[in-house]
Amino acid sequence: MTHTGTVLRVPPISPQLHDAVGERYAALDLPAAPAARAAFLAEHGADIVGIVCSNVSPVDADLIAALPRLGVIANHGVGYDNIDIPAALDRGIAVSNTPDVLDDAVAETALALLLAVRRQVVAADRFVRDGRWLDGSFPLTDQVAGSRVGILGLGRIGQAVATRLEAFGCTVSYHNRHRLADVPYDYAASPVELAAGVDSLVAVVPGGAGTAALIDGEVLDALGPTGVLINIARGSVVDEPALVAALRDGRLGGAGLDVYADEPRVPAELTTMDNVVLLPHLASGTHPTRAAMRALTLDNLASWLADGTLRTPIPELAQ
Ligand code: NAP
Ligand code: 8YV
Repeated sequence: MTHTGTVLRVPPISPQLHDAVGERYAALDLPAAPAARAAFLAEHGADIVGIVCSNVSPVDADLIAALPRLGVIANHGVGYDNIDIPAALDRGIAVSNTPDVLDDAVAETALALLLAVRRQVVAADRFVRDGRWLDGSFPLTDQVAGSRVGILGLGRIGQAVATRLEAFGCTVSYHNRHRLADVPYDYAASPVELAAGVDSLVAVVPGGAGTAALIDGEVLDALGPTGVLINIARGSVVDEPALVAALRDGRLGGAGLDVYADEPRVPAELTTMDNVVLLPHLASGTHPTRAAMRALTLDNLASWLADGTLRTPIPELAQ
């Protein structure tokens, strides 16, 4: 069945994706201000058949309810915790994401953060720029090679991280809710058990209620004063105040973060710590990866409008 109607762009989305949607379809942008949004939805809500959004564009039940003809939500990103999935499924709305095409870029970001924290790359760069090398050598550091790394969320991206870690001679272990039969890595039955047995912990589980504060104070204490946390998942996966306190009190050795609880705001205390490396949610932010994500987002939208099918439906639709 062919669908016709207007596509709603829910900000923020990249300028390239914004323009590509506008070139292909009748498209409108959802206003951010509440009063303007209410007036917009009253005027245009009944025309909207599709949404294009990114992982930071909230598509909540109220928005879905205001769009009586909405049939598809094409999410630019593999994580879709920004979308009220039960509300969408209750309405029979198709939801797509962008899995696989970003695995390499995100996995190398995890390695970049792990190397930067363990080898203190950012602090060493500042050491040279500040002229302090003239006064003596930079202190010895830890290293990634040969270390024990735990992966919390050994899925598509987690396995891409594990493959890279093997090349560094690391010992990899993991925790999922379900043990995998065909991987050469030790399984830990809980996040605490995983953290207690590794030097560094890489978080790459989905966001949302099911993983909220999955990494809490107990997990951080199990990782310990020489342990390092790498978070490339979602900020919500970590108890952020507990993380800040553990780093401040020396109960955690360091952290490399790409995601935060309240992006783009970052706890000020983290910005003063030399054993913390901070990235602005850029793990998939490379030219080829974002081009592939954009193409897949557009393919999903075009496919649904043409015949009601999706290239990459979210797993909940397959159940
Ligand atoms: P995926 O293939 O679905 O892998 C997710 C893994 O997490 C699965 O192995 C799953 O195994 C495990 N998991 C889910 N819930 C869990 C829980 N409560 N406890 C323990 N393990 C759990 O997804 P992916 O493609 O690797 O992407 C993972 C996430 O990375 C995304 O959802 C997104 O939030 C994040 N991400 C971030 C960026 C960035 O820019 N920083 C970019 C891309 C993705 P079980 O089902 O067996 O538990
Ligand atoms: C973002 C991500 O989607 O894919 C995900 O889940 O977190 C990132 O790739 C990206 O920042 C564009 O929205």
